[in-house]
Amino acid sequence: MDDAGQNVTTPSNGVTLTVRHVAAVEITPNGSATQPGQTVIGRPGQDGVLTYLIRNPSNGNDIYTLDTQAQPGVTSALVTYWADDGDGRFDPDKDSPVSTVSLQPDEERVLFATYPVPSGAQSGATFVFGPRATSGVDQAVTDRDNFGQISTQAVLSLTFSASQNGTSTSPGSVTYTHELHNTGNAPLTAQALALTDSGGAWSYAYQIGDAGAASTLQDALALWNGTLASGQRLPIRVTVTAPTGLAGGVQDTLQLGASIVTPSSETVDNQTPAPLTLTDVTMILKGVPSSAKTVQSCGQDATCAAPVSITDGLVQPNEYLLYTITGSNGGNGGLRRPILKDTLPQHLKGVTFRGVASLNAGQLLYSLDGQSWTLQVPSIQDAEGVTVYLGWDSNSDGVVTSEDVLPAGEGLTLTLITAVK
Ligand SMILES: [Ca+2]
Ligand SMILES: [Ca+2]
Ligand SMILES: [Ca+2]
Repeated sequence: MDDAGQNVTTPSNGVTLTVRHVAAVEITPNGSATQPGQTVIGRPGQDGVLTYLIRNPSNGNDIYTLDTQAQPGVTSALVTYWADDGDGRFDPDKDSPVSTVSLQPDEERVLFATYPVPSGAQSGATFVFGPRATSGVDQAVTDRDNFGQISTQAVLSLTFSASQNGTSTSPGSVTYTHELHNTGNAPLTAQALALTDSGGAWSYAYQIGDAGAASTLQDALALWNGTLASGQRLPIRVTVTAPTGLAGGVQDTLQLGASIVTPSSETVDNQTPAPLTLTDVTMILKGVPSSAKTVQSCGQDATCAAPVSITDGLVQPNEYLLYTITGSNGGNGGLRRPILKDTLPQHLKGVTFRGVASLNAGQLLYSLDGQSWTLQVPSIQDAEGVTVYLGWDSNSDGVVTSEDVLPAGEGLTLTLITAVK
């Protein structure tokens, strides 16, 4: 107002002020290489996901370029950044892979960093890295201390093999070896395992690794204090003892189960929570001897080239007779010390004898006393009251003992030519 109380306007000079854009960027959570700002669990063979917030705290628009700071063990080129679509959750179908983020003043955005955890990564293996953002307005402006950590999930997994079929004499025993294979990425101890046996009426003994034997698989597990590392195999031996007096073909069946009892959690994936089962079947093998004897007439032919049946049961002096004694194993197991023998009756005298076997792996031996054996047929020409022996020497050591076996289904034939006195 002037002295007269009138309003007076004094025009001023027009001034235009431009506020300078001071670039800035902020990524959180912060973290150092030694103290990562976040730790997430990553599954082997899948992407681990770190979650960040990127903000433009400056007074102007900016486009930030992303790159990676990584600790050894991380291949920076495999890190992918994703701009969230707004729901705050990572979804590779909805969120977009980015290498830059454009933000207005005070705008912020969720940013994901993914890294493929190798399929062979061991439980607890860590991958430490983080994004660095550089301002497009002022490349001296960065935010770099944003390390996070992906820790590999423990995958607990087993295979159990294999079911077995075996044989035993009665009494006798047989041992089966099974195998637990740690196919996960974490070591397994007895505490993580459940091993069971069921069925099995005969006597069983179990041994895990090189631990002591026990009468149940569970007890055998308790005796094992080793560690089954990832990729390793652990033998489980089962010895079954068959009682005495069982018939050939009798069977006993045992079931074995193996599972992992460690519960699944965010850090543990138990892929073998239900028992893997195996079945062992043991069958009794027993040789069953049978023999038969026939006689035919050879007339006056001492070589018995064409023997004929004796229909009337009558023979004459000086007539040649052919006795055929067959022995066979009608059981399902081997017959030990396989010997056929025959003794000349009083009214006959010896000519010769020989043998035939139904199998080749071994040799026939001959004897007149059942003790000393020869490959050549001993002479029985004109012998009276003699006993002839035909033996199967399966191990070809020149004698017939309990180590020699005539397999099931095989047989020996002894032919004996005699003359009527
Ligand atoms: Ca930061
Ligand atoms: Ca999303
Ligand atoms: Ca022998």
